[in-house]
Amino acid sequence: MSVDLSTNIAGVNLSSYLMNASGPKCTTWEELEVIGQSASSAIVTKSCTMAFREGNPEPRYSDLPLGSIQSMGLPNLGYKAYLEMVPQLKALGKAVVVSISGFSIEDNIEMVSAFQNSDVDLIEVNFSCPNIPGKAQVAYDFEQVETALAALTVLGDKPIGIKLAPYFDMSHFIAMAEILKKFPVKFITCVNSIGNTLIIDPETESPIIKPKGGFGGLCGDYIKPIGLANVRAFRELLPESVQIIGVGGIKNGVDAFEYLLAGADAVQIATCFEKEGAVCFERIENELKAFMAQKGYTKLIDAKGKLKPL
Ligand code: RRO
Repeated sequence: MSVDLSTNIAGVNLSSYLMNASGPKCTTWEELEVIGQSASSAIVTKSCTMAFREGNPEPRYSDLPLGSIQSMGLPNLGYKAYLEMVPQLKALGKAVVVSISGFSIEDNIEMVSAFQNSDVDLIEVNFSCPNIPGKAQVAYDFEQVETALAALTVLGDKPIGIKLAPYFDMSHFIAMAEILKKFPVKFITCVNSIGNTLIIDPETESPIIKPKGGFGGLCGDYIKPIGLANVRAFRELLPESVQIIGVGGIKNGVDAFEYLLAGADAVQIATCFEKEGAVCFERIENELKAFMAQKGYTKLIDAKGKLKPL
């Protein structure tokens, strides 16, 4: 039985359900080219800022048995470099998603405006980087989210989405959904890493990463139940016009299928891509197809959002 994993986000056709997440191995042209040549259905860039950033001091990434912890600190080439790269990225034949992560509304207005006038397919505004010393995550400040969306959603016709932090309380899902409904936000990507977690090495008696006293974003298997709950909660609270890209702990076809049941329209892969490399996209795609075929499903819509009540 053949299974069709093609999907569409905000009018942009994607050949499969899986793409890379803004995060690992998507900062330089060389890294983005590798994604372009893989089975990822889109090329998502590392979040960019107004200027080039080296990022936080090393060690800033560590593998963990069930995922990773990192505090990269937004290392990126600066938005103009990605803007210039857009024609070459498009030439790789896939949807191009730019992630932007300014330090102020003014930064984000300048960057969104610039990409509105480019050939990128989708703009993902990152409201949830947890790793900049002294900077709060916008996604946890509902007033700021509302002000930012009012300014960013009037800058052009290209679809805009936002990358959200994980939420842990029903009142926060409801408050955020109410804000999103006021603006033409076409998609949300949830979740970013769980910010400000601490892993301690009892032998050295130190944290295992250096920035922020060892506090960093937790990723991978640890956060899959949180990602699933965020996708599910927002799917139930938002109208169909807001699509959902799921991310958090997807490392095999069954994980991707669980996000499909929760209601995700597409999914992104971060930690597994970091650990396994670009071959993960084809492997997970094949596993998802095989699992769906076993169940008699031939397309995403057969299972999308169809989590069964117990
Ligand atoms: O670069 C980072 O430290 C980073 C970013 Br921008 C983000 O959005 N999420 C994350 O876990 N790390």
